[in-house]
Amino acid sequence: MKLTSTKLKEFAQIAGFDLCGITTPDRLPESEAKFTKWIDKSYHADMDWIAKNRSRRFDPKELLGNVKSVIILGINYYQPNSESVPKGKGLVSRYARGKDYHKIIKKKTENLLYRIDKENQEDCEHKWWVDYGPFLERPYAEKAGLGYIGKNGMLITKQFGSWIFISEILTTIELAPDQPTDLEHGKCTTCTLCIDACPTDAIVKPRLVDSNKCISYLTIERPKTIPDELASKFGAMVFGCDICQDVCPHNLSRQRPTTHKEFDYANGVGEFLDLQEVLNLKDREAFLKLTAGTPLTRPKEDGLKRNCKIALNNEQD
Ligand code: B12
Repeated sequence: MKLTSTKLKEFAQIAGFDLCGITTPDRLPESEAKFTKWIDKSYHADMDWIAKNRSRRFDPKELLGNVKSVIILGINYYQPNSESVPKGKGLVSRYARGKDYHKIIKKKTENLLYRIDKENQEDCEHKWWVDYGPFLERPYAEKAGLGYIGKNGMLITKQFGSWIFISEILTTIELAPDQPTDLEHGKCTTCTLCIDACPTDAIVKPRLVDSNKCISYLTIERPKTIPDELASKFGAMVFGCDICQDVCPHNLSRQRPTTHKEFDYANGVGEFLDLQEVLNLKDREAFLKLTAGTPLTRPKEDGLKRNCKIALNNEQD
């Protein structure tokens, strides 16, 4: 039997994905140009890895020679916030509060690939990634009909707003593609709430984020100290930032709590970190005891302590 798009979507749902779209593995010249300009302007800051092997990022055929289809998958991770941040605590962005999503998506993808291979009895090959692959996830997700890219640069879906993780499977199986979303569920039009709300003015123009100023980059990826004029605008945020999504009117009407229990706070660090507890961690072992299996290992012990020190200073100010 040959896998059909309908069957694939059924399998994706059974495997635990909330959204599934299919597109063809064409190059996307407009996105390539935008990406190249982004790098040329050094908006990637210290993330040198993203500037490397650009041709692979631009052409799915360089990732899988005989690729025929690109499957884009989405998982809703939204969880509501408490009303305020308690004294002495730092705020963790929503995507990072439970178990590391890379691990969660790996499990679900393996489940899905097992079903695909069982159904599709002809020889086929696949490659998949979440986040770390050299792949333009948002532009292909838009082309696969999952949603559209808003002024905050986020892929906004009709079902869950922008609170989704994106992952992809490149496959040699030929599947009927979906059409890009018709945008009937709303565009940004004249709204600029995300641009106006960003405390560090990181959204330099619609759909263009300067990582050098983005609190997400600064608290997660930046290896160095953070200039005071930016740090003083972080408020209580110690890992990532959700402001440009929190203010988005499309999110306000579409967000609903995730049904994936892996994102439960009990499986990770939760909504808040105790600032003093982090600052008192005595070594790497203690740091890993707190963060292992969650995205918070990324900035390492020094980075997380740096962020907590900033939040404490901001609280005192
Ligand atoms: C590098 C990176 C970052 C960097 C840079 C962010 C950025 N805006 O590029 C930093 C560390 C700052 C970051 C932060 C965050 N990230 Co991030 N990040 C990535 C990563 C690894 C690459 C993105 C990339 O290529 N950026 C370069 C820019 C130029 O490309 P792009 O954003 O894809 O933009 C394209 C479109 O805008 C397109 N485009 C199409 N039409 C048009 C029209 C116009 C006029 C323009 C200007 C552009 C444009 O052209 C661009 C180039 O192709 C992706 C995973 C992946 N492999 O794609 C995750 C990813 C984008 N991140 C994600 C998330 C969740 C976040 C955060 C919300 C995390 C947090 N809470 O702190 C923030 C959000 C910040 C923001 N508003 O973008 C999700 C986004 C899911 C979604 N619904 O959109 C992704 C897809 C990871 C995943 N697998 O789920 N991230």
